[in-house]
Amino acid sequence: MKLRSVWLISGIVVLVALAWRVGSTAVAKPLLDPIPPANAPDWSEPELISFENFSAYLPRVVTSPVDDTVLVVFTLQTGALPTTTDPYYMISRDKGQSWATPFAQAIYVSAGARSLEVNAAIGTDGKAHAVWIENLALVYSHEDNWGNAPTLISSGGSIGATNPILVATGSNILDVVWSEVDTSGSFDVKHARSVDGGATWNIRSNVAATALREDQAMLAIDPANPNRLHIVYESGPSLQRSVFYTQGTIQGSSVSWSAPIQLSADNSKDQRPDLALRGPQILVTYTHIDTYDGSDYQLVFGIGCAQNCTQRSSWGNTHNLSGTYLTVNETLPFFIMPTMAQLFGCHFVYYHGVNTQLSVNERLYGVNSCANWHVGGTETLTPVTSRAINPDVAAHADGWLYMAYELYRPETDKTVVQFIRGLVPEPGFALYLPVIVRN
Ligand SMILES: [Ca+2]
Ligand SMILES: [Ca+2]
Repeated sequence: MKLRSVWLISGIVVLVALAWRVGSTAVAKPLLDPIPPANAPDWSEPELISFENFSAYLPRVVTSPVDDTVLVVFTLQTGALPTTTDPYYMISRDKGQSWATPFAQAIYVSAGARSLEVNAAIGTDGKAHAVWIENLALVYSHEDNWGNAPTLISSGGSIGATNPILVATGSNILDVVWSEVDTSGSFDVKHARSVDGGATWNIRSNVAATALREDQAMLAIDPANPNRLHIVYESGPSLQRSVFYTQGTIQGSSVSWSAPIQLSADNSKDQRPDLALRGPQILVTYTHIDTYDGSDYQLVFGIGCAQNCTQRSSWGNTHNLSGTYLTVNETLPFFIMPTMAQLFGCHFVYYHGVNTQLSVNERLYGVNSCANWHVGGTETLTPVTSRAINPDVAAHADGWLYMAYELYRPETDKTVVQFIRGLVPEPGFALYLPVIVRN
């Protein structure tokens, strides 16, 4: 028998065997990826913007309010030990079409010190600013200083600072929120403002400092109203957290905080909030955990407010935005981490998760308000074959949406940062009004 015939016959035997196996299993027909919404962005091919041979984590993407700059920052692991990390950045001056050379650069190199959780913002002078956790302390560095030692904002309380978020307003105002264990003996959310472009951080206060753990704060400021701070955070004992909102008003060098209002249910498992402003409207998204048939599943929930948002009665009901039950494969991260950007009055929310009927990997999914969330379709951004997590999105007002995320590569056992961008179609007049905001 010729070799080719042997292959052919073996192939037929294998095919018959496979057909029999498929025919004998209970789930014979594989489910398809969900249908995307009609106004989904036209995403580009993913581009590697961290290094092939080093792992990189927690990318954050920000846009310039005055030009075409897109900045991505991330934590790069430069050695074998997980503590050998430094903050890095990649910058594009043309909306993510091309990237400045040379390749990704360090914001700061501290060989012996663990550097984590870099976050960034760009002011109306076009200058970029970064904060991160440096050896447990919260530090800051202006773009013109990158490469040199940063400035200390907080030494980090008794066990270290965590989860800093930076917002730039105008050319000189910088606000940072973060959490650390200080006055209450448990994690508290703290705020600091610089009014001199990051040189000094003299306006400081506690945003939330009860005996419970307050953490994962997100901050938004309307550039037209720079002395009004909008903050959401999670609070509660153990995993029984709820999402809270508070508003800060800055007068001179002091901040007064409105009584925090609880947006999600008592003793729920609601965490990882994000928020977006649109005039007086606020939209908050977060991870909600639902127990079904003895197992925990995750959903993206949302809640909105049109005005008088310091009153709980001004907020609508909570809504299931993502629709489908999701899980995660590993404990880092444990949550599906929704991230939100706004374009043409539509809120685009992206998150990772495992749809156990479709994949064993975390994939990136997206829904948006103008397609009535999952009702109008769900985007699937990454293939079934790879683990993609921790997306972060930002936008330019003319319709460009940008995303950076982590991709695990089994062939190198490294996690790298990928970048994609997509143009969102400009909506027509017949569009849905964004749902869930109560008027
Ligand atoms: Ca370091
Ligand atoms: Ca606390």
